[in-house]
Amino acid sequence: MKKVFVGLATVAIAFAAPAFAATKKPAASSTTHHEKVMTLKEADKNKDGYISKSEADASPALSQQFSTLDKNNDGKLSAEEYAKHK
Ligand SMILES: [Ca+2]
Repeated sequence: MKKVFVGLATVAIAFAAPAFAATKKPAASSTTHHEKVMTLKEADKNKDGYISKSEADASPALSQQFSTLDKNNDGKLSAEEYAKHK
């Protein structure tokens, strides 16, 4: 009887452990930026992968640098252009 219980407990742990690890995983890189700098994910409100001028306006610092960061002058910042934002 005891052997059965231990077996069941082992199975329960084996199933529970990966699920626990997955939910506990911290959000990557969100704390590596300076306080005032949003990540591209945060700034990209409509999730199109680019930061438009109106999205940039949510951050005064970013809004100010928008035209400087927009190297190809397409009116939006790519991840590569946004990476230059400090
Ligand atoms: Ca966008």
